[in-house]
Amino acid sequence: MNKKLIIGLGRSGIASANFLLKKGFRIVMYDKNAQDCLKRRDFIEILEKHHDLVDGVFGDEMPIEKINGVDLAIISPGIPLDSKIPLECSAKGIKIIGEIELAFRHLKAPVIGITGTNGKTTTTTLIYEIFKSTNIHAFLTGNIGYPIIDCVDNAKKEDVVIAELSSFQLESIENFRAVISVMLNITPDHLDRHKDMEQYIKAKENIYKNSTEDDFLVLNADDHILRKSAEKTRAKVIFFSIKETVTNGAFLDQGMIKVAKNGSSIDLMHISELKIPGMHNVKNVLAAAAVAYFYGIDVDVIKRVLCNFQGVEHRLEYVRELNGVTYYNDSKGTNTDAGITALDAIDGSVILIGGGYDKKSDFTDWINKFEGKVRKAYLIGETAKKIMNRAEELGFFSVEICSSLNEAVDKSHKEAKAGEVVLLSPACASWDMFDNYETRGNIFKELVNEL
Ligand code: UMA
Repeated sequence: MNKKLIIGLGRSGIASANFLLKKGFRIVMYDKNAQDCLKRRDFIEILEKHHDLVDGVFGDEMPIEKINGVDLAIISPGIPLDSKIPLECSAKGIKIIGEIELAFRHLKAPVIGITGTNGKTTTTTLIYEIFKSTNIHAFLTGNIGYPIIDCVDNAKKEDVVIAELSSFQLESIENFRAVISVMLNITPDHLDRHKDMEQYIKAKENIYKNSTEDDFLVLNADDHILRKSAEKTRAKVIFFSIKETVTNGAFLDQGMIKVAKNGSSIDLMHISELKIPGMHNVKNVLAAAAVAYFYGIDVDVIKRVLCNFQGVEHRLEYVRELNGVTYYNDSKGTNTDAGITALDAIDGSVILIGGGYDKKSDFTDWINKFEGKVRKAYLIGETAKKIMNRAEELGFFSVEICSSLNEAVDKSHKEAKAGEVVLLSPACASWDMFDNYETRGNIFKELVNEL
């Protein structure tokens, strides 16, 4: 039997390896940090259980002969297709797919896929919560933290897989198809990886690449880039909008959230009934409502779930109040658009903790939001200096660089006055200092709770 190559041994890679090993395939594994992987318990378990099928674990010194006999490579989302090992595979004619594609090839259940620059996690969770309240068995998967491949063995054809999909994951699909695809919004992000906005949009548009006339594409009618997809897809298009009435989909009308089919609309709920703050969340709610309504879910169920939903971890998450100061964790705010959204959603004066991994973002629009809202910004990570320089160029001088999150929390605590908000909303990914945004958010919460 031909070998498979696993490129990257994080969550996606380990889940793919386990899946293929259970099917009896021989595998060879690569990770730039192979030595660290070998120390991990999930990894040791694989090697113990399947040592006869594992043809080696390698870092960058992987001998090229090791990929002889490989007929398929599974690439992790965080690894660029134009890096060394994928390029070597391509040169040898080895097909490269991502974990999403691998899962799709074996999945019996239909997929609802959600993408966009921001709001993916909230919308995916909302849709999942709605389905969970019906008798349809739903799985919550994808970029949200759970590889889709892990639910392949359990998902039956009458179930639904609800998957958050990133541009990285969509870049490496081939036949993947969602019965409902959702595109929430698109603003610059991950430009270090996708090189320019055009390529980033192209990766996102892959979500409906294989859609058929039987499928649906849910689009944000207020996003001028996404609107164009209505002309490009074979799927039936459903819109959501906070600005205009839509014939099919969901829209906002004087504070009332409405769902519509063939021009006939039903009142769902008033936005004042939502527990999650901000207009960005109204948009997420509209998208989720449109999906559920067109899937045929009872409007009373949709309404009940939307009214009770309290939000997701690391997304403008309330942490605690101390001496009249409220602490929020928005570690999932990994780009400037998310940073702006968080600042817009908060009333009153903010002590901001920002900065992190350098994705080559332009911070201008985010910094322009500081005046009159952010009283002091503490900056951490790779981008700290870049953000500080840009802030000073733009005339915002209340910035200070900290060498750790610990120091930033400590200084924010000392600086904040009663009535103010301390907000971790980095506008940057976490990968320079932490494994992921969850770790960053969890550490922030621990530090805040220790104050
Ligand atoms: N690695 C290399 N070479 C590289 C880069 C990484 O060998 O050039 C190795 C690392 O040493 C590590 C492994 O690859 O061992 C990590 O792979 P990965 O970065 O693809 O991470 P996974 O653990 O597989 O997690 C991925 C997603 N991560 C990324 O896209 C960066 C997770 O999304 C997702 O939850 C998970 O699959 C399950 O689907 C996280 C994320 O940050 C939340 N996503 C980005 C975002 O939301 O902005 C796109």
